[in-house]
Amino acid sequence: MVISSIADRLVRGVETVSDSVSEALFEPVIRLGVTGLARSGKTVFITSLVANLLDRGRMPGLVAAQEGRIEAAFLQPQPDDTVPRFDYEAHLAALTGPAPHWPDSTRAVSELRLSLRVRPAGLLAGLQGPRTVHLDIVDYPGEWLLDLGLMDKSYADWAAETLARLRTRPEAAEYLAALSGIDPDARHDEPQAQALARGFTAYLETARAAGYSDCTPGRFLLPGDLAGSPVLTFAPLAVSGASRRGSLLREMERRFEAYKSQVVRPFFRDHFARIDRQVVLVDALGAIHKGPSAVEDMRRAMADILGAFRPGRNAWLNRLLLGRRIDRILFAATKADHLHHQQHPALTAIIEALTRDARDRAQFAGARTEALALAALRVTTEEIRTHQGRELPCVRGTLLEGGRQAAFYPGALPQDPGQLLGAARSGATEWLNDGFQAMTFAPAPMQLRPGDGPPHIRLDRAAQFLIGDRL
Ligand SMILES: Nc1nc2c(ncn2[C@@H]2O[C@H](COP(=O)(O)OP(=O)(O)OP(=O)(O)O)[C@@H](O)[C@H]2O)c(=O)[nH]1
Ligand SMILES: [Mg+2]
Repeated sequence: MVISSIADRLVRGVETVSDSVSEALFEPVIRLGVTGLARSGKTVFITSLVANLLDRGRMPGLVAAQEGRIEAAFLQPQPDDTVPRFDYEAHLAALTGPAPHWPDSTRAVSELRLSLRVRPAGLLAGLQGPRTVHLDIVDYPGEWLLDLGLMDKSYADWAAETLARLRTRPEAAEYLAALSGIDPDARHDEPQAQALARGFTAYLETARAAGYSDCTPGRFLLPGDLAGSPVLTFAPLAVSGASRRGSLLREMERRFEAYKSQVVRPFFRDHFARIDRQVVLVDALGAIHKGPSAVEDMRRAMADILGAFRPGRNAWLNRLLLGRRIDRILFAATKADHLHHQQHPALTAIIEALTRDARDRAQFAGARTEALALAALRVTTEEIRTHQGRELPCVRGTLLEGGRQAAFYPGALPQDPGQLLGAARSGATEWLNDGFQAMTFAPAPMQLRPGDGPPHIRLDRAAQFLIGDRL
């Protein structure tokens, strides 16, 4: 075993001890991970969850709130000094200010601590005073979980798999053409390495825009402050044998290993390994709107992402976790306010089917899982409209483009999600029926009654599943 992973284990060991000491003697901490692919709704989810935990008028499904046992909720400085704070106030101001708008895209890890003062329930109620439970919420891009698959791979394996995939995709033509003039055994030349990395990154960006979800290494698309650094300046080359000293291939191998040890490993060690509860957000409606290949691709990316929650599978992660594990995972289809509630069961069935394999396995590993459809911020109202003699369940809201009010019926979702996934899997390019329209609504100005958080759909059920048992 390499020294750095021994050190990781020691750090984890000390941390586990101090975590459990502080939990026994002091105040319990729940670390809640919030993840999902880009634009799945992470920022809006966390903002609305926190606002609705601070003002609990709309949280009847959270049992401790319903029973009036939460005496106070307040934001506190977070425990990790090197992680950016989740910018709750700015995001809330965007959503609920006088000219409401969706928050900007966020492309890195951030964290927020919310503390709840809770009176105990049941037999203990009369014996114990209130105690404080800290909820540390960690927002991180789901794409970063895809990198777990790199940890057990050599550069040669990774390059071979990646190139095999690229050869099936028109989006990769330019990169493959550039590659054909490259001799991996030639002397390493930095401008050439940079040009290759740029070409490969450009492919990843086009592929993502085209709806593919398997665009790794994750940090190539979300570089943050690593942009331009050598750990992100590598690309897959056609490898035929061992690399020579000083060659382009040798340098690519070295950078791939650096990416693993200096980018992927710290993320899993410092963030992922410490999570107790996890919510995975999925923009299933968006994928359905884009078509069968986007749905199939999302299904595959979800299966890869969820592999990370099944530590048995990855020896490297197993060592890092030291037996610790996430014990509850919620899979949530977001933006359910795009649908009339009559269509919510169909959406729930789809998210259940999309994550079924992974959920079965997580259950096997001892984690409890649940799937539901939610809207962190409800920006529509429901109405039934008659169209050509048929009653259509619609939603009404302000259109993001043009700012006009409109009522909208997106089309029928199949009652049997197998139909949808089957078509996607078999490579259909379009849905059989009219397809499924998507519409983007803007947040509407709102007046909240004192004690009420922003309007939502089933955020209270999500909170009950994720933290209710610990309050
Ligand atoms: N109608 C509706 N739209 C939502 C909701 N949540 C998110 N959206 C839409 O989805 C977009 C993305 O939401 P974010 O919360 O920024 O998603 P994210 O996962 O943080 O995105 P990145 O930071 O770019 O990875 C928003 O700009 C909205 O258009 C919701 O509850 N209802
Ligand atoms: Mg975000």
